[in-house]
Amino acid sequence: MIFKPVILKIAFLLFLNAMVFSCESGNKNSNLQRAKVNINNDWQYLENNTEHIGDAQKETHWKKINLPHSWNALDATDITPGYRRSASWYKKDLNIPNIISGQIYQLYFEGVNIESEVYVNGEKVGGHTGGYIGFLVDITKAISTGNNEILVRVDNTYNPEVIPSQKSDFFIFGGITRDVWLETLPSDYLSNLKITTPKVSNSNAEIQATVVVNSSNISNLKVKASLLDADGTSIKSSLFDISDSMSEINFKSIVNPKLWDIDHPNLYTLAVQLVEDNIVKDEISDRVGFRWFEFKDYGAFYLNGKRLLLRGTHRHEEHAGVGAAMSNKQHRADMELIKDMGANFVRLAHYPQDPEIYKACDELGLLVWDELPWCRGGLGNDAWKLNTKNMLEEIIEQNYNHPSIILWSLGNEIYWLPDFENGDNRENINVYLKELNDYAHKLDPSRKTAIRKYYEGADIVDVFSPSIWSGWYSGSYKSYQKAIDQYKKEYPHFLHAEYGGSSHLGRHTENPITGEGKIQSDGWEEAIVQTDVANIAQIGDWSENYIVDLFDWHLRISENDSTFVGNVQWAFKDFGTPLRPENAIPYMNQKGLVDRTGKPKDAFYVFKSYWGKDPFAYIESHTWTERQGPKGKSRDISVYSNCPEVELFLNGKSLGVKRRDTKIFPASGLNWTLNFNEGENNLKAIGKISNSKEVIDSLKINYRYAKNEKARALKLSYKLLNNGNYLVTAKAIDAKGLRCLDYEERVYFQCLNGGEALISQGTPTGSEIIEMANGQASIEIKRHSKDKPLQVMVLNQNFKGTYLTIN
Ligand code: ADA
Repeated sequence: MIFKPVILKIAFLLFLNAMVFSCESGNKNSNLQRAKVNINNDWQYLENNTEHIGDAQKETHWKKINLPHSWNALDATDITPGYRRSASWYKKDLNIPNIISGQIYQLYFEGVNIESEVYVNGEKVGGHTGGYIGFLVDITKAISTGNNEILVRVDNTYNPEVIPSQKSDFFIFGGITRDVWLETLPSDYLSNLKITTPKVSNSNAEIQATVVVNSSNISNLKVKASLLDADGTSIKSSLFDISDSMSEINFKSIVNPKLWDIDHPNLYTLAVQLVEDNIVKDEISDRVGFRWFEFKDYGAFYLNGKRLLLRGTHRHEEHAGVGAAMSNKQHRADMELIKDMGANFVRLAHYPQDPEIYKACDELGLLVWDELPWCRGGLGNDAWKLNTKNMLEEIIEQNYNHPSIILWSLGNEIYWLPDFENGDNRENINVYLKELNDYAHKLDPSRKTAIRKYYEGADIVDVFSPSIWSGWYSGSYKSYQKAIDQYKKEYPHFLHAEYGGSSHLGRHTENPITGEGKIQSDGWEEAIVQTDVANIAQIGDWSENYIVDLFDWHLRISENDSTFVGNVQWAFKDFGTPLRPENAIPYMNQKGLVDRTGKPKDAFYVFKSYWGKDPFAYIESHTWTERQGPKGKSRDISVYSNCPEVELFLNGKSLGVKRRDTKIFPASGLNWTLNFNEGENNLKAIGKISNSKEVIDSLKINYRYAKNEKARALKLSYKLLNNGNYLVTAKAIDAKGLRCLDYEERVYFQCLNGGEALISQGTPTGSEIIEMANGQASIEIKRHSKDKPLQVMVLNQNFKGTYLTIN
């Protein structure tokens, strides 16, 4: 009998209910077979690094938590240098009222950072070396009817034998940072379903899959496999033999398959049953996407026979307030926003990510570069080599069936900043890299391997990205075409990963520094010691305006180059890093297109204007509403939009219609020169989609002719937010009370009484230390009680303290 997914889903939910019911309430269900139940809730956490389970068990100061959890959720991005790199314990009482003999019980951890030991009822049952990837622990022998004490020791202590290197530009968050499941399996069960699609064309496709059969007696067993379409209709079904605990499934001539691509991510389901005389003993399934791809030699990338420009960005797995311990909702939201912006490719930097991410990429139509976390640190000792190779195997084995994945990356800047003596020796690195590359191909001949910024290994892998940071770490963005032209000739499969630069939300300037005359315009390679070369990263002001221009220039080039594989912007979202204490938001890498909560900066709209499907118009900039300039001085206004035509109005008067042309810089020609009135100005942009449809964006700008003088004081004001918190804003003002638009110094917020500041969020309104943006900075404050006044202070070296009381 073949289940349709809908029925399957209902059956699974019923099963799940039965399982939860039986686990939590003691109901007996003797038919219990395969089930998977999430056990994220009701854990306890002990911040104690003891190695002895007995010591942990004696402790009474456990804190109630739910998973996912990281003890570095806030301490990584607080203002104190360093973050807790140590061990902690997690505990859960798992009630299993009815243990069915012969059944297998296991825990599935989606990812525990970065080393772990798992105990059940005091007995060590498993563990894992390396975070960012899932692992199973068989607990069958250790459990008993009733309550079972699960204890997990989790350790993110500095350990150079476990990748990634701590010299990487991101935090290695400690904790059980992903979901945990209790799985039960029948005594005869299926595992390791690996699906390939060796032949795919528009008219025909073939499936080859293998599944492991776990049984002590296979004599009467068969495997029944069925291919279901998106509606759950079976389009192929067959019985297959088992030999050597393995069954090979093969469906030839799947006629007119609905292909998986970025616009139509069509998915099928391969459902596999273990049967004995028509009795289903176990069933597993996974999804299949039919697609093929090619990196043409010295040419473009092709998906399903059609040229596709890879429009990419990078994702780090972390978020304000929770660090790496993101909920599935937050994971999904990241990917939906990336898709909404119009990207079709995402590099998972610099480690494999939550299962929710691959699921989202399969469903949304995002191609994936999946990465082994060999990030910096060079080559390590034998233990390091073993751990690293194991991890590559685990990544490929676990993520194998996702049609979205096209590349297995072996690492990033692997030679750099060695953690072991002689670890940067290129000959030794190449021997090991070749070993990894061959292994990746052996495990998965259907995909390509890749690496970024390790030139000596460019010939070893299939796809290579050199380092090009035109206009940021080196040179001018205007040299981008030159850079890609050079590498197009040099590397047969060249994909450009990482470009961009930092921007501080709300910082704007009438004249962004371009570095012209100050920097060597032709450079593009990131210098190892940044202070050795003049570059915008060092001399620039991190304004949103500059970064908008940089991206606009890059996109104009890539969108108009017919032989380019594509590029991958660094990085989608601002993220925490131990390497950048001095940044405008301390410990934040601010190269994101959105802030650490996912709020778009201007640069997001530049990308959306080139790539996005839903019509929109965005006047640059909604975070630049206070401007200044002498009377008579004209200003340029850009509108980022994907509409074919946009008309701009100033104070009700049309400034004309402009046609969008991606060959024109900036803003694809949607750029107007105008003169603001002194005081309030109203801008309106109307994007025309067709004769009847349009999109509108409006913006109020306060413009003044008077230039502010030197800052004389900080002034505080507040507004009540929808969530009941207060947004307290500090403004630097001159002697006349004018806001000092050029004031960019750091300010320090403190809530003195009546509430608490939402600090350590790594966001523009959630950092107690932050650089001003155009003479302004804000902090969100939570009030404890309406009966007591709230007192907030802001200060820095120049101004010794300004106080605000909210009664
Ligand atoms: C490197 C590195 C990234 C990131 C980036 C940056 O290229 O690969 O991890 O840190 O630099 O922001 O400078």
